[in-house]
Amino acid sequence: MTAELKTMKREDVLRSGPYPMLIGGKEVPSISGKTFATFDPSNGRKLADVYEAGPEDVERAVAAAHGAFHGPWRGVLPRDRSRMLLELARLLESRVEALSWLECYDAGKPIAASRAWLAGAPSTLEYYAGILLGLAGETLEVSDRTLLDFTMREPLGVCGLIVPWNFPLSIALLKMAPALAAGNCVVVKPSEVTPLSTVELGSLIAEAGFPPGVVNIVNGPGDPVGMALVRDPRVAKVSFTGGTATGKTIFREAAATVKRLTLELGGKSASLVFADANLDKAVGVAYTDMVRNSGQVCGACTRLLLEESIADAFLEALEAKLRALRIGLPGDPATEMGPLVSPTQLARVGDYLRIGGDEGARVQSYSDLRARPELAEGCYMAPTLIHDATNAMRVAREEIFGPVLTVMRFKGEDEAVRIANDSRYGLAACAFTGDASRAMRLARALSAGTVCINTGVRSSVDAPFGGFRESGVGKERGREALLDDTQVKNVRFGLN
Ligand code: TXE
Repeated sequence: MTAELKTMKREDVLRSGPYPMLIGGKEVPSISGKTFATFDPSNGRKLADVYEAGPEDVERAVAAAHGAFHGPWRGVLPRDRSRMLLELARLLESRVEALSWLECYDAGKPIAASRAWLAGAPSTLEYYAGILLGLAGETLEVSDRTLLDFTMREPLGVCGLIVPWNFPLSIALLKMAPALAAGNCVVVKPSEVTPLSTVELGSLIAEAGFPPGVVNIVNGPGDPVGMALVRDPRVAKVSFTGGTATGKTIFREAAATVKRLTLELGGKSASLVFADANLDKAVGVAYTDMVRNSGQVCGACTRLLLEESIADAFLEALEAKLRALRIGLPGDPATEMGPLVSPTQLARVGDYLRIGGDEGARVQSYSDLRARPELAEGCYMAPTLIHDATNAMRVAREEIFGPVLTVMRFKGEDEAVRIANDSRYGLAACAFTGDASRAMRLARALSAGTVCINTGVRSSVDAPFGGFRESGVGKERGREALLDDTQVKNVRFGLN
């Protein structure tokens, strides 16, 4: 099967003119005609122009969503919403190969990985197409017997969906599918770094049967374009995935109109490896957390906590794997790790490596990129371990978001749990142990939105994902995301 897949060149998957917005069911340019460029992070070259929304374009998009919500979308039966989502899934499935290449070029994703991620994208739509049919209120046995009391689950209205660059289309779908399933209309704002695949998704919306205005897409920088959605009183909810600093700004601004929020923010998750663990498995997970999407994954366990007695052996095995890592051009099917997404991200991660050194940790890279002239123009970074760190260092407390793990050692379960929970983040945690009782103690003791025992942190559409503390508010995925996109109305019906 894989052998039949051919290379698609940039010109095979790119549009010739600037990428449009989707407003009121039509692909349109910005009113001002202004565009911005996206770049291929593997070589720094311009990839495409994209129309940049101004305030008047965001206004049009919100008005279209608002009009659709109070117009044709209102009367659409759950069964028909479900069918539209399934039809969109089918259309998407037929485009997965081209979209995988588009994200390969726009986000620098190795093609093999890009294919694997997007192969699962239609199932996001299918999952919510299925569970929306079970969305219901309940009848309440209230104490006043002269009342019949029941609840209804209603959509919120217009949802503003602000998407990051690390999994552009997958995250856009994880926000769109439950919002639409619940009966909302949406305005999507992809990351300005990786907007192309979401624009292509937009081109399938009408064909899937969604009335004009139900799905709108606006492109441009976070501030002002995303911020205009956050401030607009007609937008009932904002769902945002991105950095914690931006999340806090959105939280503050959303207060003015008391918006519903889902915030998927940063992480600094810990992986605890005990001496009685299956070490091969734990090494494999640490390796994957470093190299998957070049480490640009919010749920990756970037604090590696090793029990003292096995730490040296563990690191030897991990280092051997890192030295063998195939870093390369994203379009090469053999490439395991490509570039970071942008020069900005490369600089940010590089700063943290310097900070780690200044703080007294030992910063060690496992690939010599100077010997790879073909990668010189791209945003490449060697996989790097920050050894001999303490949990007080910035490199143990702040999200780095690159192919970097901060390594610490512990003695005993109590110390491991104390270090793991000592973080302003609480997105996920991982523990490797062969002792079932300890595993259950850790499941209870680790303070994070997702706890994985003897397996790496992987989210799937059918299980809720969302962090504690500064990692966020609300849940994405699972039934929780659907419920978070509704509001409960209580109806009290006088019987006498
Ligand atoms: O993200 P931003 P950045 C983390 C990671 C990374 C850091 C910064 O640590 O190093 O964030 O990345 C839009 N109002 N994550 O600066 O700013 C923006 O246009 C409204 C973790 O690239 O959070 C984009 O669409 N919107 C993460 C989206 O927010 C605004 C994934 C994300 O951008 C805005 C990515 C504003 N004022 C980065 N400012 C994860 N949780 O997976 C920006 N945006």
